[in-house]
Amino acid sequence: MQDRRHFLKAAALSAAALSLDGITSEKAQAADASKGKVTKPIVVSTWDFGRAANEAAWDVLKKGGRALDAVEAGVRVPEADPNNHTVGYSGFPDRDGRVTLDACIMDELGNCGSVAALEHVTHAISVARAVMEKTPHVMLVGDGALQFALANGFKKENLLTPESEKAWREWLKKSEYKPIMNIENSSYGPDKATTFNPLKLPGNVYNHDTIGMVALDANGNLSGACTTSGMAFKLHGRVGDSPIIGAGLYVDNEVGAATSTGVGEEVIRVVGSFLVVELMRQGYSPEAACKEAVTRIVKKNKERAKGLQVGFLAINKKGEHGAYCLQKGFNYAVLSEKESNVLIDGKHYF
Ligand code: SD4
Repeated sequence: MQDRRHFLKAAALSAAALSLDGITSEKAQAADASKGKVTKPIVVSTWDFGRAANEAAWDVLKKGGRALDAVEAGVRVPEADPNNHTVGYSGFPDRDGRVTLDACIMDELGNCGSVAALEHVTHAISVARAVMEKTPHVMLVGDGALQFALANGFKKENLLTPESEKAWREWLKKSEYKPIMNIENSSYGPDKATTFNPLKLPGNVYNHDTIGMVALDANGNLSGACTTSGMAFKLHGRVGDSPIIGAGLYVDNEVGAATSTGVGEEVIRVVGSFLVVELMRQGYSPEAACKEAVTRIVKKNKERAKGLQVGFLAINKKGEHGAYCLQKGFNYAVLSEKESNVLIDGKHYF
């Protein structure tokens, strides 16, 4: 009995400690809510190249457009960027030299669509949206996804650019399968943060990665999109978190939306984006929710987590945003009437 009382007290104390950030922020949110303050529209996205994506999303949002259209338009920007080697066209290939894309999209009604291991189509996000809108399914993979895309008017292209092919051939010399930390952040050059520089180019030429974007529109509706070529030089057939609803992206129009970047295997293990949204439902602020999801990853295996990067990014129904990551180096871009596409460094666990 004594033990049980002790346990209950300890559990209550640790629950209070865990949610302290959330509660503090909850008070701030309550104060804002009493003043009727909601920041909308607003769009946030991962990494510095999220700024260009945010601009495209803003073109939709500022006219009163739907968050779903905004996030699709936004992430199509890095998908088409030949200098971005981890999203869409010119993405780094897998270890067999094949560029395979993962993407998903989710709207305010809980509709969602996804493609994994899609080849030969730049705008994987638009194929994911077509899966959502034109099929009774959520997810199509590989050849099936390609056949569906071609049948729906998408053009077959070669996504492997000479630069990405050169990087792959360089990688083949050693064939070391190592996640490259902060490959996404253009200020983290390979000399500073990695031991492998496949293109032997300055960091800002090749250091870009997955884009996750979540937005709240003028009508107060949320949507999100996530698209990537996945981990560079991955095993053929490997799928990360980015196309998995609940892992790489989750939207609940009552609560908020979250997305992730980094080593997808870690995100899948904790069903990260769903976890972040559920924590916000319990009253955590976006940042506190992202921090708790990162902490779960650390709890699973601290030694492994020390060598990896994962970042979560979230917004809630009030248009508040926050992020948290394992290591220094993750940043995100915010665009609203209050914040003019500012880049914010994610707080980090280690
Ligand atoms: C993946 N999460 O395929 C993606 C990669 C990524 O920043 O986001 N890198 O695991």
